[in-house]
Amino acid sequence: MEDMRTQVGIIGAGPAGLMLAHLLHLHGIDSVVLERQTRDHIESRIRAGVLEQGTVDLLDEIGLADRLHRECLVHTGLELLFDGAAQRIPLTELTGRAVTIYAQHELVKDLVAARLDTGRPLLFEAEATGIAGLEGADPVIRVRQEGREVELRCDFVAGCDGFHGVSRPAIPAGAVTAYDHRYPYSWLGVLAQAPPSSEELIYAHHDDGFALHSMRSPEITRLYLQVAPDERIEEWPDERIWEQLATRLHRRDGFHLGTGPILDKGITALRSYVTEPMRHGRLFLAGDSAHIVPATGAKGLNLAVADVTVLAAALHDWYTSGSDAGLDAYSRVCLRRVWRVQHFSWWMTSMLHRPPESDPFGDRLRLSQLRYLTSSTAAATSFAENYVGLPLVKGGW
Ligand code: FAS
Ligand code: PHB
Repeated sequence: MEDMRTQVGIIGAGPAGLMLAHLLHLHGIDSVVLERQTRDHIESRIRAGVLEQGTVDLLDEIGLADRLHRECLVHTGLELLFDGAAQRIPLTELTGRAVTIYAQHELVKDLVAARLDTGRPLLFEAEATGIAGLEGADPVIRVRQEGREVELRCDFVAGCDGFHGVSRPAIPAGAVTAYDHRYPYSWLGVLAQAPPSSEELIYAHHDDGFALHSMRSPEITRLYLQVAPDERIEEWPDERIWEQLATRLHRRDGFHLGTGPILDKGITALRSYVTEPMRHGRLFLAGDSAHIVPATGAKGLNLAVADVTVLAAALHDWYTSGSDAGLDAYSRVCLRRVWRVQHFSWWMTSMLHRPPESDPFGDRLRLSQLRYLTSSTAAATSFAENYVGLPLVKGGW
C-alpha cells in the first residue's frame, strides 16, 4: 500500500463501514475502506441475527438483498415467556412490519462481495493507527499494513471502527460527552447444531435469569443465557448450559428444547454507551464507534445502518450542492434515534432480566410490566413499533 488520497476514508469493514461505502459508491463518491482484520475473520465473526424492516428495505433498494431473501427467515411475531406460559406479540398484525433473521456475518459477506465488485479499495489487515487534521479540510489517516506506515488523505473520515477503534479516542476529550451505563449481568451466547425448537424467538423471564431462544436457519439454533457480569466461559460446560436453558425456557404447554453439538459459545457484556456529539470537524462516528446498546432489543447492527444512511445522504448533499446542512445536522438527527433505541433496549433489558440484587418489589414490577405488555393492545403496539424499527431518515434536515 502506498500513500493514498480519496474523498471519504472509512475506518472499519463492519456493517457500518461496508454499508456506507456502498451507499457512497451509488452516489458516485469515492472511498477507501480500511479493515485491520482478515476477510475470513470478519466474515466468520458470530454476532447479531435480527434485521429491522428498514434495514431489509434499504438492502432491497440498493440491490443487495437477493441472497438474504433466499436464506432468511421472516418473523411476524415473537413470544414472551413468564410464569411458565408464553404469550405471543403479533408484531406484523400490530405494525404492518416484520423482522428478518439473517446472521450479521452473512450480511457482511454480501457487503464485502458488493464492495469487491465495485473494484474500489477495501484493504484488509490495514490498521488505522491514528487520525490527524480533523479540524482542517484535509484530514489524514495513518495506516499500518504489511509492516509499513502509510497515509490516507481524504476530505472526510468515517469512524466505523466499532467500540474499540481509534476514531472516538481521536476526538479531544473536552469535545465529547460520554454516557455510560453498565448492567449487572452479561449474556452467554450459544450457537448449536440443532433445529430450532420454536418457529419464533422466545424471550424468557425466569427467577434463575433471562434466556433467549433464537435461530440462524432451520438447522441452527442461537441461544442466550443471562450470567453474572464477571462470568468465565470455562465455568459453563455444555451440560450446564443446556440444563439452564431447559429450566429457563420451561413452560406448561409441553414445549421441548432440542439440543445438539455446540458450535460456538462466548460471553458478551451488556452495556449502554453514547458519545455526544457523533462528529468532530471532518470526523463522523457511525455505529458502535459512537454507541452500543444491550443486545436484548436486537438493535446494534440496525442502528449502525441507520447512522450511515444519514451520513451518506449528508455527504451526497455536500458533494453535489456544497450544502453543509446535512453534515451539520448529522449528530442531532442520529442521536434522536440513538436515544430512542437506547431507552427501548434499556427498558426491554430491565424488564426481562432479574438483577442479582433484585428485591421482591422489583420482581413484582417486572411481572406486572410483562402482564400489561401481553394483555394491552396499546402496550403491545408500542413494544412492536420499537422492536420492528422506526423508519430510516434520509434527508429533511
Ligand atoms: P463492528 O464492530 O461490527 O465493526 C467495526 C470494524 O472495524 C471491525 O471489523 C474491526 O475489525 C474494525 N476496526 C476496528 N479498529 C480498527 C482500526 N484501527 N483500523 C481498521 N479497522 C478497525 N447486535 C445485535 O443487534 N444483536 C446481537 O445479538 C449482537 N451480538 C453481539 C455480540 C458481540 C460479541 C458484539 C461485540 C456485538 C454484538 N452486537 C449485537 C452488536 C453488533 O452487532 C454491532 O452493533 C455491530 O457489529 C455494529 O457494527 P459496526 O458499527 O460496523 O461495528
Ligand atoms: C440473535 O439471534 O442473535 C438475537 C436475537 C434477538 C435478540 C438478540 C440477539 O434480541
